[in-house]
Amino acid sequence: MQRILVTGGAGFIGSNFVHYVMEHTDCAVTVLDKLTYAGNRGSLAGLDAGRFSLVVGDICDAALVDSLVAGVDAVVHYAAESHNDNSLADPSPFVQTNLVGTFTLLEAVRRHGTRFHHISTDEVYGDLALDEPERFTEATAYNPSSPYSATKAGSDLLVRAWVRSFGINATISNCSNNYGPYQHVEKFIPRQITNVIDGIRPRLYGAGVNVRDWIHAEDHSSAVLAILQRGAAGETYLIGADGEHNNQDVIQRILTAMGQDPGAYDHVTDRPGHDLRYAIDPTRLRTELGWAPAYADFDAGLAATIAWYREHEAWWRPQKAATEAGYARRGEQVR
Ligand code: NAD
Ligand code: TDX
Repeated sequence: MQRILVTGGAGFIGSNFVHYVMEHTDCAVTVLDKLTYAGNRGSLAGLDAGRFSLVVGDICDAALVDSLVAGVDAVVHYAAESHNDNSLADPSPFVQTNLVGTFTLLEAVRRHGTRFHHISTDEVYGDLALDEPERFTEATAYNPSSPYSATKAGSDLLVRAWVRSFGINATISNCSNNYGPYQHVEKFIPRQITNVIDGIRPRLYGAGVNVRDWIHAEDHSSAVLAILQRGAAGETYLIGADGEHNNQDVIQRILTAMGQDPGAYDHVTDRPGHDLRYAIDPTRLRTELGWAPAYADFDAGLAATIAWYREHEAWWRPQKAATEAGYARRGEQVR
């Protein structure tokens, strides 16, 4: 495998993966990205132009997708509309990009016989009770809650159907919540870090008891590369790093790490249909592919992420005011 097409490579996790592949392999990488509000050329700055190129375009553009897939050995598919709150305000682009876009890519890899890896989320499984002892596994039934997670679940099922019906050479990974550099300020952790930098109190939805299973984006990248190189055709792998924390705990850790009073946050309007808990059992990935995360210490990972946002204000500043205005427009209020 020498040439990889990475869709959504100008987004948060895609750009982390591109940097990881450029550093750890000698592959040539082409990114196909529409540069929506969530895409940022700056996230791909400084890469070796001899081995890297960016094509600005839509994964729903069948002719463009076909021509790009024809020239590569593998496709890693990150492009998506990714934010639950946006999907509640307007589901339409989620249906288009996550379902029609994935379909368009599947038809191209079917024509060209190209290896395909589909990036998905643990949200396809719905949520768990706080005291549920069994975490999500590859056998857990699909039960998505939001327009976002329903379209991701649908895209996974398209991939499974193309494997079974047409024999495409594809794998799927479902990962837990990522944090790290290059994450859009609409998302929980960078929103709170940049709020504190701006002197705004962090904003906790509802009571803040909801649990997410945090993994550093670099660990997600190393897992995807392992699956791409050693995963079994047609199989699904869950990616997680045993990082469960409730949202209140995460905000308190961020405030403490930034030298603030850990109680200096506000409770705001809860998200409708808010999933209570996600938790991944990564046994298969660890035992079958020998993968292990490098970021075992959440506070150290958070500290590195806080430092990154402090040092890269020019990267996030242009999005900050419009993102906060969007939350206010959609009715977020301090409770
Ligand atoms: P993101 O919103 O930061 O980036 C998405 C990228 O896709 C952007 O660069 C955007 O411009 C691009 N894009 C959107 N529509 C496109 C289209 N029609 N054609 C081409 N490009 C398009 O998202 P992210 O958080 O990096 O998530 C990437 C993938 O990982 C998604 O598939 C998401 O479901 C999955 N995932 C995310 C998380 C998480 O915690 N963020 C966890 C598990 C899985
Ligand atoms: O300001 C906030 N306050 C708050 O309490 C925001 C933005 C979020 N939250 C809560 C909601 C969630 O319980 O924090 C948690 C994390 O929220 P998000 O960052 O919006 O992530 P989530 O909805 O869990 O989904 C993320 O993980 C799975 C990604 O956005 C998805 O793309 C991925 O599939």
